[in-house]
Amino acid sequence: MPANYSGTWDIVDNQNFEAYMVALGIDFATRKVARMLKPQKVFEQDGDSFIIKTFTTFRNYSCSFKIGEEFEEITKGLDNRKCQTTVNWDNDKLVCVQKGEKKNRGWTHWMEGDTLYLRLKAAVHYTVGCLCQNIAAD
Ligand code: VL7
Repeated sequence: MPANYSGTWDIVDNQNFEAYMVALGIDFATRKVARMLKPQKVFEQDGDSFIIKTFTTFRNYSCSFKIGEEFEEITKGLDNRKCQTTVNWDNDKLVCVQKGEKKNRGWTHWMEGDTLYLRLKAAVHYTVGCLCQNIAAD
């Protein structure tokens, strides 16, 4: 049985978000607003099927996928790029590869105790780690 990420998660800490946004070419005005945000993640998981919703007061983003099945992702409201995206299990980690214009792009989620982590990657040098707290797991 794979890990179960279902629940609502509040980001409590993040590092290097600014660098990640610069790597994606997000303009200064948008970065200024975005770096103040405290996103909330809602995971809906049924085995290998996922919907990950990211909510903020500024913009929302949603992504649906099945493990191992490549799909076309348009990062609408983010950097608005098209990626060929695949998410796979690496033991209990969720590892996403976003093939497209930006090299080495993707993200990884993992859990340690009650904490959900996210690392976003858009180039070799730019990563962001978000520490999240599950506030509504059942
Ligand atoms: C990525 C946004 C910065 C543009 C607006 C900020 C809006 C969020 O990739 C993500 O989640 C994955 C893994 O959980 C599943 O889709 C969300 C959020 C980072 C990158 C780009 C700034 C403009 C913040 C809606």
